Amino acid sequence: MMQRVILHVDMDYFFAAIEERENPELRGKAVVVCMLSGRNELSGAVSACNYVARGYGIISGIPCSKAKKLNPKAVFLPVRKEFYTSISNRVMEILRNYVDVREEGDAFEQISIDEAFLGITEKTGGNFSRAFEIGMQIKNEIKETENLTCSVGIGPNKLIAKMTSSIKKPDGITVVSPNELESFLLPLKVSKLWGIGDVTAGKLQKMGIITIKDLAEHDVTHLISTFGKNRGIWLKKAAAGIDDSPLKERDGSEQISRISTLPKDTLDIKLISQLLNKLVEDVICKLDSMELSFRTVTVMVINSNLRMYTKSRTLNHHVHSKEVLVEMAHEIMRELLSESHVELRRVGVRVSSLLKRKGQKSLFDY
Ligand code: TTP
Ligand code: MG
Ligand code: MG
Repeated sequence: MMQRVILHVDMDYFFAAIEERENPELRGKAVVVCMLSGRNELSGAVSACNYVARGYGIISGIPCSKAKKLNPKAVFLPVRKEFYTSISNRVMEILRNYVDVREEGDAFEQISIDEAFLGITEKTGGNFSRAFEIGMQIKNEIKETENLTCSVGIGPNKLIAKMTSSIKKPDGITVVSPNELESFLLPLKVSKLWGIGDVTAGKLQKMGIITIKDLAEHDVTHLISTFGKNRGIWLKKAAAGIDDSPLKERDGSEQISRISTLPKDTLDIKLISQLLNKLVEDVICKLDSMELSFRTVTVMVINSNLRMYTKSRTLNHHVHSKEVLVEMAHEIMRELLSESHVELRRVGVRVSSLLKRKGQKSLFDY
């Protein structure tokens, strides 16, 4: 069996980074994004802050009033959740382009507004140097298209990839291959293990278990008697860096999409159609390999001002015909173009409301 390779991406100081990008005057200043309760000024908690603010001891979760005391000169901004979500969706679209085309199971899992796992086993042939290159490509594309940085972790499973992405932050990339697993994991405190919170860490400490090495060497039956069967076994396995959990698309987000940059910013329908055809081809290829049919088609365009527009169409039946997808995608694109006066930079296609083909007929057979 091929060595599994999982890549984890976490955007750097995400909400604060977006605010910095939107207002370059903020660069170099301490930026604090606050969830304001609305009762009075600075009555809420810190949602995100940039690394300058962190230098003053400001972190997510502390009261904004405390952040103000730590650095009175910091810039305090209110959370704009919808706006950040739209940027998050764009980043996720970019990331989806890098994952394996698989026969079965998911190769993408978004776990929060700024984080996702990517399955790249087949893409890399199980090779971690190749995975590093893909990680660099991802970082470059996000920097170029969104002007944001992220940190990447690569490992043999989700557990290790997740723990690895935070080693070099911000703007870092770290690989932990199977033969580096023990030297990476064993010296760490158990609280660093993804999935161990303060309560478990406290219980473990009382048992004399401080490092992951202590945990790995601990008798599993003792762990089971303290934490129960499932949790006990999980702890023992996690300490050894073992995690077989699959990637899972979020419910309701089953979709296949491809997005790409045009050779130049343009409104030329020929250039745009060429790229659209290529994207449709890729989407169909993936649909076929997964034996899926679709009902909804979405076309996305990002213009030279980096604004994204999307338009969708939903059919009455599930289909998997390439002709139908081509026709729908071009029709939606023509509508988007008729509404756009700004040249396009990137173009994307997504199919969703997916269904396993069970020998059902394509639209043309009706
Ligand atoms: P994180 O990825 O935990 O943090 P971050 O991206 O701000 O910083 P880092 O460089 O360390 O990754 O969270 C992502 C976003 O989620 C964050 O920008 C704001 C939001 N968030 C909250 O609103 N409240 C919180 O307590 C945390 C931790 C995050
Ligand atoms: Mg982050
Ligand atoms: Mg995060």
